[in-house]
Amino acid sequence: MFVADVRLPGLQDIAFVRSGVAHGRLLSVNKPADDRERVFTIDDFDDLNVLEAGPELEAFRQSPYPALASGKVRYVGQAIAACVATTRARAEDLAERVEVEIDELPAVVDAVAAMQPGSPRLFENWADNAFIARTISAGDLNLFSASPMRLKRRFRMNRHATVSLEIRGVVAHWDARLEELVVHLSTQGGHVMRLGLARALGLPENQVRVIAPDVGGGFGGKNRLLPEEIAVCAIALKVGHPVRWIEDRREHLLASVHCRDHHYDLTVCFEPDGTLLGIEGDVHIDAGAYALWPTGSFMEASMAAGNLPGPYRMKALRVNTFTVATNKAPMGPYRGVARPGACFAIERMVDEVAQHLGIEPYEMRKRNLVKRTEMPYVTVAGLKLDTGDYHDSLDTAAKMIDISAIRRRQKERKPGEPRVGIGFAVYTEQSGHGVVEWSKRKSRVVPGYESANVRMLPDGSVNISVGVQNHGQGHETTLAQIAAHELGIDPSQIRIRYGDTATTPFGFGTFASRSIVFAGGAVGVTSRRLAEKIRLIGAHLLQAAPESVRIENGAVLSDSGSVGFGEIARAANIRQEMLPEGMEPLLEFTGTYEPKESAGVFSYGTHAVVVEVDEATGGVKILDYAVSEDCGTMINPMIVDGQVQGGISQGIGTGLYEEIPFNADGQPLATTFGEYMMPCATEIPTVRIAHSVTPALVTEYGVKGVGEGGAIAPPAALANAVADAFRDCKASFNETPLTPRRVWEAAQAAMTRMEAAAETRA
Ligand code: MCN
Repeated sequence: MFVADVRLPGLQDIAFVRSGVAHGRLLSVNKPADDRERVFTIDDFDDLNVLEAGPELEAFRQSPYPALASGKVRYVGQAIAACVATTRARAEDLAERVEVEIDELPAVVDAVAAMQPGSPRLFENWADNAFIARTISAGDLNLFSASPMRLKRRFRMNRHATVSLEIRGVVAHWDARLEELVVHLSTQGGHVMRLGLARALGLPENQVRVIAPDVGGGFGGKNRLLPEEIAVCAIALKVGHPVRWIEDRREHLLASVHCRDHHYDLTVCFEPDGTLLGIEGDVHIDAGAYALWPTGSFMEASMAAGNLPGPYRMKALRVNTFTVATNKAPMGPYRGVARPGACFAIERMVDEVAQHLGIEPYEMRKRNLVKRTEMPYVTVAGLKLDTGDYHDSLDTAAKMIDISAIRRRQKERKPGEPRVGIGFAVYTEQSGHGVVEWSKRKSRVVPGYESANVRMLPDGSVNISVGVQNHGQGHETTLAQIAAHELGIDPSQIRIRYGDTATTPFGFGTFASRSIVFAGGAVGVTSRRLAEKIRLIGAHLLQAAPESVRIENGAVLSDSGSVGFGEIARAANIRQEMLPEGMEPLLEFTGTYEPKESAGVFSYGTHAVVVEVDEATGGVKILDYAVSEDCGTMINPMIVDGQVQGGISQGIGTGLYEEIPFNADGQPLATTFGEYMMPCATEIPTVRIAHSVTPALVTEYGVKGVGEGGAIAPPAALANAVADAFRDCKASFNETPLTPRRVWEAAQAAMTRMEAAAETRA
């Protein structure tokens, strides 16, 4: 039951008129004379508020993003007008008859060039194109001048889309009886979206109800409020009948949330034996034209810089970060947020240094990884790596993949045969971070807790409502498992409810691999309170002392007898006279949970991949993929495996296939699946996964999050494997995706260099 499946009487469809140019002044929008009242522009709404977005930092420049373009357009695909008709096809026909006049301006398409003096600017009142520019430095900065050895490299992780299976969708109508706007929205967090919608529309929050039915994936992209979503709601308030907009795939690739787009210019300092000392340089994040509500893409730059030391001991860090506005669709979070880019940069750098020094990349990592005995270890960037054994993780992955067999194959390779290579990437995944971390980031919304309402009905069955939003993670299963564990009943007796602001307690939604820590914790502690009340009622009914009874298999047991939950629940709900004196009726608790420490708990792992590269075409084939991972206590190992495999599939997309390039005019060159390469079943290997379990010390049950980790390491591991296949000619593969063209060009350049060097020697 997705948003597109919602049927309401009188429902009509919306199609948007979108900008065909990347940057320009909007001179006029002419509605067809015979259908003016079915076409809406920003001038039709004088009561809409433009939301402030991004961190609450004075240095962060505001980029007012109206529901429909006003004054200027700043990317190809920006919505200019909305057309309403009885079907989507008719709405699209109407959209074609709307005439838009735009005075085109030069487009800003390269984040690094955008910071050069003289670059055209997106916002006239900004001094340059940076949303924010900051330098992050820590540790012994003298090391940068004193270091005996250094290596400079440039890395790029190019822009792509979030590509969830279900794309965006909104169905909105005014419920005249309840006097509220009902919004069916494909979102990762209905409660937070309600805050934004109510503010944008100027309605009190109790007159906005957000319902997220089944949500077919989000991957971060559905954790931002888009102007189209506000526009649809604003139109619903005007037209008096339900309206809907279901994004199509082209709109998704063109104008939905984009991601990645990191540019690194880095220098790493090290000792002759490979000991890493520090890393410095510039990081440019191409954030697109606007900051999306609530927090924009501001996390990318600081997280990318903060994660550059990765799981390694380093003593110094100095990174100039630039979050840059360009004439592209706005960027948002995508599985892994910033860390796939940082992991790509540091893990490639480790291999580059290893190659420079002639050390086996695996050895290089062993020399620098934080040791188990050093935990908790505070990295030079200030991240507290809480628990784990990174060396063991690397060893396990190395054993699974067999380095020496690959080295043998490489030695025995005959000219003309495909090359093989092996690549490693070690990553950490901060999860379960709360107040401390989000306040440090100056987030507009501080997701410091989650809530749960746990209710036992008169027949003993249990309903649990939570504020997180399952959108593929299997929360119905894992949260029910936790409650079942606390209540001593079977998970099948428990229903998990989410996705409706009218029936669930406030919560922040599902992102940042936080649900197992926060919602799992909230369900756990609240169920425990319920279990305690059940126990007290059970003891009373058994006429036994409370301390002498226990809960087992849906009943309270004393030495002399037992009473089932059904009977206890009946007493609590409909037979109040049977309760202990003074006890309140009902079996219902609402509770919140935050971990004892809220700087986050770090899952981690090692990816090891073997690839075959065709020298003639640059084509890369994955031969083997092994992972050793640790996310603390696993609630459901099968779901954990699914999360790892899913994340890796997307990481392979980032590493080898997915990209939205732009031409010099800011025109996106991949707007259909004809040009945008999604990895499909045939490109995704079966991943072999090994688990180790190092429980977190500060969360319920010792859990850590796992939802993003799979997506962090693949681009790095794949690029390292491709580089390893060309280790004899020292080729560098430092830009994703590693398309056949990029691989072929980098390999050719390296081979030409090698031949020229051989000739010189001869
Ligand atoms: N889990 C577990 N034991 C652990 C850790 C997690 O059993 N030690 C289970 C959890 O109970 C949950 C699942 O694994 O069912 C993921 O938990 P968690 O790591 O807390 O992540 P969230 O539930 O908060 O999900 C968010 C995360 C993120 S940030 C992205 S992006 C992502 C991801 O989840 N998007 C997804 N996985 C996705 N999976 C699908 N199918 N669709 C998406 O859009």
